[in-house]
Amino acid sequence: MGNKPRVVVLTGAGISAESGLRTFRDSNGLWENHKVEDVATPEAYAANSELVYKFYNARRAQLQEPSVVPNAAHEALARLEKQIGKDFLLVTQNVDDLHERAGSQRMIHMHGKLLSARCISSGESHRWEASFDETTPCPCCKPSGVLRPDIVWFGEMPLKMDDIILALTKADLFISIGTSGQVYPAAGFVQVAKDSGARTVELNLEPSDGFDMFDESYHGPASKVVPNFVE
Ligand code: BJW
Repeated sequence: MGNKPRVVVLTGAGISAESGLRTFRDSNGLWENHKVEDVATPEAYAANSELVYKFYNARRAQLQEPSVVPNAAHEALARLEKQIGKDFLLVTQNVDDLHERAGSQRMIHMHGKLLSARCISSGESHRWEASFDETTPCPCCKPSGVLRPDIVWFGEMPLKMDDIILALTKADLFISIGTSGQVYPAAGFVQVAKDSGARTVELNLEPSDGFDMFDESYHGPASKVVPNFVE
């Protein structure tokens, strides 16, 4: 790679697949026969908060298994950030903490975090504790507030969109990794970057939905294609 371009990287579930976390839209993408669209909505939470908590508790348990650790792709992105410095931004759709564990710092969790809970009254985020359930009053405004998963569900606005769009419009290079390109607004980031003159690159196991929008595509497992591309 050239010297210090302004880089925005978008990651999706595919980057964590080789760490042992399931992606959403492959043959293993169902959770107890529920599609993610059936449990990751405000309507699902209103109708059955216990079921939604069960879904996220299962995901948290999986994330905390000792075998689930960052892989070579997470590590390569942490090294890239060190190399580039302040002109690097990692935007992840993932709610796991594998990028942080690999050492990434300049990052945005646009769909929230598994290991965090949000007060439905104040909107404040709190570190997740194992004792939390759908009846737990929040520490910030008890007894009125209740804690919900700190996750952006379908129909909700992803986080820090203004910061993301600004970085995309200034980027020289946009790299999309391990995402199917089926969920908006993230699926539209390539267009924003391209319209602003960035070189756009896809690194994914297979061509994503919008792969023809990218200037270059490299297909294969993230643990191979990401280190190969960034180093
Ligand atoms: C590998 C690999 C390996 C495998 N190496 N690669 C029509 C109807 C209703 C709604 C809409 C509609 N059209 C658009 C919408 C809006 C909706 C949306 O996009 N829906 C689509 C399903 C159609 N979007 C929203 O509602 C968003 N909010 C919104 O739009 O607000 C309004 C707004 C207006 C204006 C500006 C901005 C916003 C919110 C979306 C929230 C998404 N939430 C979820 C679940 C919560 C998190 C959780 O519980 O974990 O986030 S959905 C789920 O999908 C999760 C993911 O972050 C997201 C993306 O999935 P991802 O990461 O791409 O995973 P997969 O499984 O799809 O793909 C994995 C890829 O990896 C595959 O390509 C594999 O090949 C590859 N892979 N192994 C490399 N080893």
